[in-house]
Amino acid sequence: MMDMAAALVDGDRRALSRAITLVESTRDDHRTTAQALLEEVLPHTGKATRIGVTGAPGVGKSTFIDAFGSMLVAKGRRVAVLAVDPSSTETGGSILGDKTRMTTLATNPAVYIRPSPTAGHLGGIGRRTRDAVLFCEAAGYDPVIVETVGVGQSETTVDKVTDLFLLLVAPGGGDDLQGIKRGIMELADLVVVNKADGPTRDLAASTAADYRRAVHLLRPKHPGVETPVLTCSSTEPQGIDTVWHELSSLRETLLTSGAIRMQRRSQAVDQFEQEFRDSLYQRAAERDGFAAIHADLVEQVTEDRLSVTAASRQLIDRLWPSNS
Ligand SMILES: Nc1nc2c(ncn2[C@@H]2O[C@H](COP(=O)(O)OP(=O)(O)OP(=O)(O)O)[C@@H](O)[C@H]2O)c(=O)[nH]1
Ligand SMILES: [Mg+2]
Repeated sequence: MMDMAAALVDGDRRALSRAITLVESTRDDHRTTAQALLEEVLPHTGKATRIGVTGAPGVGKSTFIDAFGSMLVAKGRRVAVLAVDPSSTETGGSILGDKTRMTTLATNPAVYIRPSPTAGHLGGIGRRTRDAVLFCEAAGYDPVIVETVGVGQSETTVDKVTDLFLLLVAPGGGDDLQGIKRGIMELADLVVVNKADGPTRDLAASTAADYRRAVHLLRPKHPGVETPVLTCSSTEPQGIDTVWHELSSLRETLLTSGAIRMQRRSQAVDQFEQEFRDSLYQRAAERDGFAAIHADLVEQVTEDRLSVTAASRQLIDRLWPSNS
């Protein structure tokens, strides 16, 4: 146990992989071990830049991270990438696709890439991703990058585990801009129009102008800081340096203002509340007769014989009769 913590803090990749596997496990003993390990390495966490990269399928997130990560490795950084794929439980194959697209990074010893299957847990970003980020930090990776496909609620929950939220978009007309949910735009710290190369170079520039106008109309995420909109090409690559420069200077601003500290605190509170709810449910599920009572109430609810509120109350009263 101590050995594993020491190895992890020492940057041992196998220890890191094992730690994340434990965190993702549904087995109780694994989770207990994972939490004990996390307690031990916690003093070594908190220093990395945590970057979330989100965007619609195919905008080039993986390719961008490949170029972005390579540039950082060239600057002497050790980079971790957690690829959360909400679709992986169904398709099974897209993670493999992701890995092959990060061809440069995948073979680099200074880089740790971890596909993180979601198994339907809160659209992919939950306690497990947060803990995985912490383990990567403890192992000395900085930055830690979390890639999520912008579908469902995963993109709005990615900011529960990261400091800086990068929205990657593809060149396109006004229709595409409409397709981006306002909520995501408001969460973005930085908007980057990718594929600013070849035949889509000019379109990327005008798309960026569209986004600048759109961003201007939004309530700024950080008071007094208008969300920057940049263009880049991940394949050339070009403009990747500028993205890092913007992110770094934004991070400085937010560290100085205390915004990052505040955000991390509220993330911790959120995680605590979520954990508490999950544990309470777990306790309930361990009570005698839970399965039968639960099934009975589900049936009553689905047949409209009982309201969900009444069913929920009854469930508690029947599990803990003395409290009723
Ligand atoms: N021309 C051009 N093509 C790009 C660029 N970035 C990515 N692509 C291409 O776009 C396609 C999708 O790239 P990915 O990096 O897999 O996109 P993604 O957003 O990670 O996709 P998912 O993970 O499936 O959501 C690939 O064929 C890339 O080669 C770019 O900057 N310029
Ligand atoms: Mg990808």
